[in-house]
Amino acid sequence: MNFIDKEYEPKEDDLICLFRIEPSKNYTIKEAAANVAKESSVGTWTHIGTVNERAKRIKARVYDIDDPYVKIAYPKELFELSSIPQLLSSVGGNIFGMKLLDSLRLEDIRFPKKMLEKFHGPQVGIDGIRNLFSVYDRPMLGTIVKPKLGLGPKEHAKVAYKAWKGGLDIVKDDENLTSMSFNGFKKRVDETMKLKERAEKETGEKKEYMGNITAPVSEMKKRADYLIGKGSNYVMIDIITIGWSALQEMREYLVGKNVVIHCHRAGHAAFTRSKKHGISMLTVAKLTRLIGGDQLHIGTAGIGKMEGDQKKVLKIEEAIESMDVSEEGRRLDQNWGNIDKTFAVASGGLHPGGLPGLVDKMGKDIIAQFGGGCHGHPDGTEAGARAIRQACRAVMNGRSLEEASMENKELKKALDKWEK
Ligand code: RUB
Ligand code: CA
Repeated sequence: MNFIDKEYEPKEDDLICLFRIEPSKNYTIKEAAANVAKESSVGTWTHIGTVNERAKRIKARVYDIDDPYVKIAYPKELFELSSIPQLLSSVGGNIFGMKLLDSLRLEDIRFPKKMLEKFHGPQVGIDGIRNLFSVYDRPMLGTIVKPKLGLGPKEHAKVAYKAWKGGLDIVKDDENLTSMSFNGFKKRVDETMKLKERAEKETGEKKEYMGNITAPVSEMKKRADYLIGKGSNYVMIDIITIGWSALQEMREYLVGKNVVIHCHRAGHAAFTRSKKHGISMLTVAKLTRLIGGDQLHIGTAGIGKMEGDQKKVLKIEEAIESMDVSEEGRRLDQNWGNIDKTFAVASGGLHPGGLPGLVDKMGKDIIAQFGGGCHGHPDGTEAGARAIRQACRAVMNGRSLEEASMENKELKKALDKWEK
């Protein structure tokens, strides 16, 4: 079987993958590409006598080689169209371990229309989230309760309350805070939701709490129910550590419940970070949108503490916030059809001084989260939240932070600590 067909015109119903391939010595890029197409579709390492007509028809085809980048078209029959695990067992599977490759990276993926129809996508999406808060003209502002681990339920709730009171919209648990011996999930939700109501009454603003339900699936369902029962519109999930199957299952479980799924990506960098090997964050983001993550951490475009430069982060932002992306250089096209948009979350090492740059790079349609950059304020959490809200107001009014800090003492103190 020949797996290279440069004349092949990809069909609307093909799944397309863009790979970066480095062959090991003794192999050409063409041989390496053919082997990737073979192993990820119907073939094996040697000639076999069992190949039938169907296998020949549905094999993958390499149709474009721009060394080291290779585009491969996969007929939809190769996939169980409603299963991300099966998809990744093909295009994210054995191929990553083949000896004839030095490295392999799945850079981008395009889902066929028939596949989009099998998924729900985000349930609330960007517009729904904006409606929930009635905030349309600025980034959504949030914090992660810090320290990551250590606080008890009452202390946790108190920190959350101060952040809301100071002007933030959203408070979230950290990625590794689930149900601890010193901070049980239910007790934390009880205490935090109580103070959320109080903050709403006192500020006249809508506030939300993103409780981290990350756990084995059966437990996650119970925790989601518990949050919903307490009136929360949010659940937060560590989507990489729970796995794709679990995320699919949770999205299915939440059908019709109008709950926002906040997707934390802790662990993604284990396979997204190398420029040569692994699966790109862009691919992770597209899979998350397809399944139905409403909010997803995508990085801070170079402003905060995590890797991920502007170009890379903006490409991801466009992929989750547009309905139609055209093919361009090393980017595949994608029409999202029935699948709503996912809200981009910028988080990790942010403080008020970073907001102008962040909005300049990523736009106002972001959820900006500040952990240390809120609770590390010299006057504490509430002052930190005020400083963030003041910085946001200044940015949206086109004023410099320096100018705004003259009449906003919390912002001034924050800038003195973090900008000097
Ligand atoms: C942020 C934090 C989050 C990171 C993860 O805290 O702990 O887990 O956002 O990174 P802080 P990413 O604001 O104190 O840095 O968003 O890149 O996945
Ligand atoms: Ca955005």
